[in-house]
Order: sequence, then C-alpha cells, then structure tokens
Amino acid sequence: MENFETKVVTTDLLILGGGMAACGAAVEAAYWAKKNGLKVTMVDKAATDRSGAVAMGLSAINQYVGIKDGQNTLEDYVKYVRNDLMGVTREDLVASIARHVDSTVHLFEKWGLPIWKDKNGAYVHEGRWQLMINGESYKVVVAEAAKNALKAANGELYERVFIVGPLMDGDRVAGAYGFSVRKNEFYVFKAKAVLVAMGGAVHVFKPRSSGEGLGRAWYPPWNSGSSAYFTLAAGAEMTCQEVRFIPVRFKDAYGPVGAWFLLFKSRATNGLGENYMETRKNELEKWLPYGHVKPVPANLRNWLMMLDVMEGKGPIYMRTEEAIANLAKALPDPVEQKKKLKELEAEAWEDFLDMTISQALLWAATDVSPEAKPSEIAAAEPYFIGSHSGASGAWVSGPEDLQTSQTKGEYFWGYTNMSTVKGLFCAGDASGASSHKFSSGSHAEGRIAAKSAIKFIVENNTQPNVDMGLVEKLKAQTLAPVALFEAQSKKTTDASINPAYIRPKMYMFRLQKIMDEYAGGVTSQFKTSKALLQKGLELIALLKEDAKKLAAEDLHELMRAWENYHRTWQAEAHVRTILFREETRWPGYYFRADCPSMKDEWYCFANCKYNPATGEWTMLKRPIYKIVAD
Ligand code: SFD
Ligand code: AMP
Repeated sequence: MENFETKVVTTDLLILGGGMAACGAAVEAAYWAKKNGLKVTMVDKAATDRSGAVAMGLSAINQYVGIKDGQNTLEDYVKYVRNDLMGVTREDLVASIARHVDSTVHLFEKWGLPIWKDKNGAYVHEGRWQLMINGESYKVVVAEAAKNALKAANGELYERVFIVGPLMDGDRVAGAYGFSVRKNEFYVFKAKAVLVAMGGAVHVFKPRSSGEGLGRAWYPPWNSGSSAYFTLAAGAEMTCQEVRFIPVRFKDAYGPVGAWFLLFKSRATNGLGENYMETRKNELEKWLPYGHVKPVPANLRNWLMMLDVMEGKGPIYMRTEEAIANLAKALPDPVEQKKKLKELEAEAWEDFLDMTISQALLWAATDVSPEAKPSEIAAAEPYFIGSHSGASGAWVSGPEDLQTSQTKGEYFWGYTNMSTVKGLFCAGDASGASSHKFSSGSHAEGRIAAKSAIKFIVENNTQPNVDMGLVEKLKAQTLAPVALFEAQSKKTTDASINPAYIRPKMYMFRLQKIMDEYAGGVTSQFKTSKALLQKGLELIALLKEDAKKLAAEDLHELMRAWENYHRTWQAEAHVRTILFREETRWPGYYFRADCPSMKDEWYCFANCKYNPATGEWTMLKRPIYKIVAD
C-alpha cells in the first residue's frame, strides 16, 4: 500500500463518467466554464471513445421529438412517458429533456453521425420517436466532441480512473475519491460541484447467461451501480428504486427488438403460433387506465408474454420471416420485391452488427437466416436504468419555468438536475423518474445538468473543505482488498479458496443468488412477496458484513471488488423499495404475489434515503402532479 501515490486534483466542476450524459455535460460545461473562467474535469473508469452503454454502437436514436418539424408536441411526449410508466413519472423532468433533445440530435449529425434519410432528405423513423442510424461509431463521434470541447476550455479528462465514493463538506458535496485501474495511484478530486453520470446497474440479478456465456447481458456489465452508490452515500434522496427494467430481447445474445416491432412491423407468437397480444387482450382490463393506452406500456407487453410462458406455451418467437415477406410482398413489381427482400435482409443483420454484435454471431453460429425462420425472444433479467423504460435514480430538481403552483415546493429547489445534496447534480441513468431519454435524451440531460451546475458554482464560488485525515482512512479502506490478498493468499494452494477472504466474482454470485431468489429474478419468474423480501434483506445485511473481506489480486480485481460493493447498494435500495410499495403496478417488471393489483393509494413516488451519519434508511411517499392535462 505504501506504493500507492496519492494524487490530488482541484477543479471547479467534476463530471463523473464518460458516457452519453457525461459527454453531453462536457460539451455544455466547457462552453459556460470558459465564459466564467472555471475549470472542468471529467473522470471515466474506461477509455471514453468506447465507454458506457454505447461502447459497441447503437442502431437507432430512440428519442427524437421532432418539434420544429411539426411531427409531435412536447405534450405528446410527456403523455407517452406517463402512460408507459403506469402513471409514475416526473413530467417536469421529461418535458425538460424533450424540449432540448432535438438540438442534441442535430449536434450528433453535425459531428458526423450518419442518420438515415429517405429520398426527400427526411429522417427515416424506426417508430414515432425513433430515428435509424449507422451507429457503429456513435460513441466515438460523441466522445470526440466532448474531448475537443474540454481541450478548448483547458479542461481535463482522466481515463481509467475508477470512482469509489463521494467526499463531503457537511451537507455540500466536496469531490470524489478513486483509483487508477492501470497504475498504483489513489485519486482525490476536490470540486465545487459534482455531476454524477456513471450509468445504471447490471449483474445485480443473476443473468440468464451462465457458464461460458457469463458476462453477456443486454445492458453492459461495466455499468455496475456506481451512480446509485455515490448518490446514496452522499445522502441524496432516491426515487423509483423499485422501477427496474426488464427488456424483451432475442434469446441468449440479447439483440434488441425495437426495429423488428416498429420498423419491420413484426409479430411475436408463442409455440402454438398464437399472438399473445391478441389472445391475452382481456388481461389488459385489469391494469386500467394504462391497459387501454397506445402503445401498450412496455411492462404490460412483457406481462402478456410471461403469462404464456408460465402456462408452458413457449418458446416465444419473433416472426422475422413473416415480417420480411410481408414488407416485400407489399410492392407490386416482382423485381422490386426481390430487391426489397435483399435490402431487408441486410438491414436485419446491420441492426445487430451496429449494437449487439454477439446476436449476429449467434445467428451465424446457429444457421439463422431471418428471412427463412423465426428467432426466439425472451424476457431478460432485471436492470437498473433510469434512461430507458425503467426509472431508478436520484430525485432531482426540475427547471423553474416548468413548475405549476402545485409542483413548486415539491419538484423545484433552485438548480435544475441538482439532487437533494448541495452541489451534487445527476443525469442519464443516474437521475430518476424521467424515463425514455435513451442515448440522445441522456446527452441532452447531461447538457442541461452541466449548465445548471456551472450556475451553481458561479453563485456559490467557494472551494468546499476536504478533510485530508478522512481521506487517508478512505485510501486505506479503498486499497484494503489488495492488502488482504497479499497477506492471506499464500496460505492456501488455490488462491480462490481461502477462509480469510472472498473474491469479487464469488461475492457477485452470492448477491445475484439472493436477488434472483428473493427479489423476483428470472428463476422466480419475476415474482416476490413481503416475506421473501424481508428474508432477502436479512441475507443482504450478512453479505454487506462479508464485503469487508473482499480480496483483490491486482488493480483490475480491485475495480471488480468495488463494482460489486456498489451493486450491493443498488440491490438494497431496490429490495427496500419493492417492500415499501404494497401493490403491483408494473407486472412484467415484477409481481408482488401478496399484493397482486394496482392501488389508488400507491399512485405516488416511492422514495428512499440513506443517512450516512446514522446508517439508517428512510422510506417516503412523494406526490405525483401532472403538468400536462390528460
Ligand atoms: O434499442 C464510471 N440504449 C439505446 N439508446 C438509444 O437511443 N437507441 C438505442 O438503439 C438504444 N438501445 C440500446 C441502448 C443501450 C444498449 C447497451 C444496447 C442497446 C445494447 C440506451 C442508451 O445507451 C443509454 O440510455 C445511455 O447510454 C445512458 O447514458 P449514461 O451516460 O447514463 O450511461 P453510459 O452511456 O452507460 O455511461 C456511463 C459512464 O460511466 C462510466 N463509469 N466512471 C468512473 N468511475 C466509475 N465507478 C464508473 N462507473 C461507470 C462508464 O465508463 C461510462 O463512461 S435499445 O436496445 O434500447
Ligand atoms: P428496444 O429495442 O426494445 O429497446 O426498443 C427501442 C424503442 O422502441 C424503445 O423506444 C421502445 O420503447 C420502443 N418499442 C419496442 N417495442 C415496441 C412495441 N412493441 N411497441 C411500441 N414501442 C416499442
């Protein structure tokens, strides 16, 4: 441990993460920082060119409202998100992002991202809100703009530095600490404001992929709950920790389904050839008014499919062969039909090659020709992702101009996207109750939060105090897994089996088993109950005790140790919140077997807060107010 040098970096705005939200934040912050003579520092645990969820690329931009093009209104988008989340959404936050997202998309295009155009030069839509792109280099394009902006404003980017936790000065955030995953360096970042954008959380639940497939997930495993841990540990109020996301994906390689359902107009059918969206239509009556909205909310679409699976009516198939044939047949001329068929085949493969390459590999390995035979789809394990169709994240202030007389005291406290902790801002997966922002909305929200954070710094321009005595303790705590491994590993012949410690991978398996069996994972068919959740909490408490015995052989494994510690906190916040909400509101995401229906008294946000001084959790209800009329 003596070999670890402490590096102290002092800055004005500290951006944590280097993904879509952080890159948006960097571009905007650099502009306002330059005007105000301030310094911006961004820290990413990976190499920003290919870090985060968009590492592999994407094949669509899922949020484009098209306000100036006259396609949709802001109100249309707010209503869409409200309905998809079964009524639980912060409409001020959704509107705040929706009114800026189109300009972000235009920036992407200016920076070189190829967006599909039709012969009249208009964007090709996948669905009402989604645009098709050639997106294999999406992240590289977005990262380049962020890096250029930082450089022009004399800002700094630290890559391959893993952030462990927050530094506080009383009730104000004062910075962050972490370590390099390449060199023996412990980092202390001192800042006047901190913007958290470290993504969501994957591998909290046991994944369907196991053994040789372990690591394959829909959302990336390197989103490991750091945003949730950081905000909880700083004492910030969190929201929608129960609103996990379960995506339906092509089975075993997690290829996305949006292009098939929306662009190719495909159906999904069960093993008997039945379309569960039709045969199970009556079930929607139980979930009114949301059972009647169009499109049917994502969790209800999942639920109808799950009912078939639970009755043994699987496998479920995406009818790719039927969809391709129907689209080609729609053309009158046989030569045109043939050409169209080839075009559709190419688009089907490209959809995966752009963003989920393993799905294309699995198709190739299992002799799938999408035009010839259907492919299996399945409900994936739960993910924590505030930017897609889940909603978990920090409870943040909305913008002042979007408040009503009702919402002002509840949803607004001074700075847009600031959490309940002074100077701590959140965006993308890190901020909650503002779903359906996706890649573009996360970037836009990063821009909004950064502009607001710079305003906070200008109006609170003092450097918070960092207690360097405490920092020394945090350094020892951060590096403890390495010290433990060094001290104990030679005492057994196999370094993985040792009574003195637990290695991060084994610890992760233990966490995943608890979540899977008690909190409604794949094995429990997404069902849980009060008794199961209470037992799960007991086991999580024991796991947290053993976290002190995590051991790491090298810097890479040290990162794995802290990633899993972060996951544990996301898990605990989740279990506490599903336990608190005594109803089932999102069947298809999770089902409380002991409270199997939706209840009026739970038409509210379920929030939670950890008190770092006492170690106590508080659960609280917050009201839902609409800002857009029905
Ligand atoms: O269709 C630390 N997403 C899609 N969005 C779209 O707009 N279109 C699509 O086609 C999308 N699809 C999709 C998507 C994601 C994935 C994985 C697939 C397919 C296969 C969703 C978006 O990608 C997502 O909404 C945004 O990326 C969210 O942005 P953000 O910034 O909240 O998260 P991030 O981009 O993952 O970045 C996280 C960053 O944090 C870093 N990090 N840094 C330091 N210390 C730590 N401890 C850290 N922990 C994490 C990461 O390195 C990264 O830089 S479709 O399927 O939905
Ligand atoms: P996905 O590939 O499932 O992430 O979907 C991409 C986008 O299409 C997201 O905005 C989804 O909400 C939307 N989407 C996917 N499937 C459907 C569907 N069957 N009906 C309506 N919207 C969908």
